Amino acid sequence: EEAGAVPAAAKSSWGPFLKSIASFNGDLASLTAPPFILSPTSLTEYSGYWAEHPEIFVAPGQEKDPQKRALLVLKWFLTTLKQQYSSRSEKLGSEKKPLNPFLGELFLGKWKDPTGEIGETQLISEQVSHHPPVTAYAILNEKHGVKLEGYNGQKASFSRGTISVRQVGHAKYHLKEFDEDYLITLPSLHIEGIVYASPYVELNRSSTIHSSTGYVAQIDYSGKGWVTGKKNTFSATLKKEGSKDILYAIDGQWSDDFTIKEGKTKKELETYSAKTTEITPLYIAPIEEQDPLESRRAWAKVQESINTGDLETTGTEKSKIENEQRELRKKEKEEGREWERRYFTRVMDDPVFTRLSESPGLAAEEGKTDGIWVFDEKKFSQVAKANAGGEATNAAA
Ligand code: CLR
Repeated sequence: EEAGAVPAAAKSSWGPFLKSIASFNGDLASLTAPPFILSPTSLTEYSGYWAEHPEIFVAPGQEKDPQKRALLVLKWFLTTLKQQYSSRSEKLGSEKKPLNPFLGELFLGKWKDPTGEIGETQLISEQVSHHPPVTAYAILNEKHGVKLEGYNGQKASFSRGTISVRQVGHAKYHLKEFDEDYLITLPSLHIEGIVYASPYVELNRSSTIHSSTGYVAQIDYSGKGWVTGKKNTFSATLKKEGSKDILYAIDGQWSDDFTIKEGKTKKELETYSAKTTEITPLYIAPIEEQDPLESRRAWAKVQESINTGDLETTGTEKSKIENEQRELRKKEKEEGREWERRYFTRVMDDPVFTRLSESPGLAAEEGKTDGIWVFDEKKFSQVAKANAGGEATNAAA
């Protein structure tokens, strides 16, 4: 059915592509996809999906009851899934292949708040590794004392007509007021619709949220023709660690409606509609005000040529960036130093991660591959100070 959506010229490039992924080596960046499946958006932008509903993101910061707080964190996580995994298909007609960020690439922005009740929410996303690709991010809301930080890499494989992707990394949600942490593991996914040349994401298996207050959320994912026959289906529970009692159960579709029920009484507390809840667009500075490392500035020419379908320019502009990067790495090697990440630092031991990942049943060990990327408050305030200084000089001049 879906095949009809793809233009004939595009379809002819799909056969060879299918053949090429049969021998796929697991490195998503190395996939040479046909032009019509290329997205002009860099993967550093995907970090923004975590907070496109700022009011839901900060809600736990105001809740005095720890159990309800844990529920609000779970609810927020569930409301991010539509943005993370199906918004591109909906907007563009199918999933697309994002631009592979260069080391040090930044994507910065904020969700403004005209009401004054939510306060400003700030996004910092940085490509901390290129080989293999790893994106780190922090999302901060000072007014409500909420901080999310995490990092994300992917391990992929191809079999039986689908690309399966395991996410490497985790996210940590922190509430300042309660000195509380939540460790979030990331779901596995696979790409459906590949044979029809209209790929889209489906989630599988499960993911968890462990809190420092002893609450455990588990979310089980299933797709079409599995449990309910509906796509993007999930079933989640919130329990106290070590207890079998279900405090809350949430069921439904993460891209559509889901209902929160009380565990014991099965009383319906809320039905959330992912389709009708509007997102708040991220504010990004105009390109001329951006740092040269900021995604939209660095990729501007590539993005423009992808949008106009100018393959030749796409190729030459991409090569320019790749060659520049190669030169930088060469120089660093010669000088015996490493690229300085602007906002993040690699640690071998993160106390929050260690504490919460030791909870039974949590398979977050993989997050430790090559160390853990943490948001570096010291670097962050240094950059903020430098920027403030810069602005003052500009104003004076
Ligand atoms: C990135 C981190 C986000 C969640 C997320 C959503 C979709 C994933 C993406 C991550 C990584 C890149 C991804 C994408 C879906 C398709 C795309 C796996 C995990 C690959 C590179 C595209 C392959 C090309 C096909 C369309 C043929 O928080």
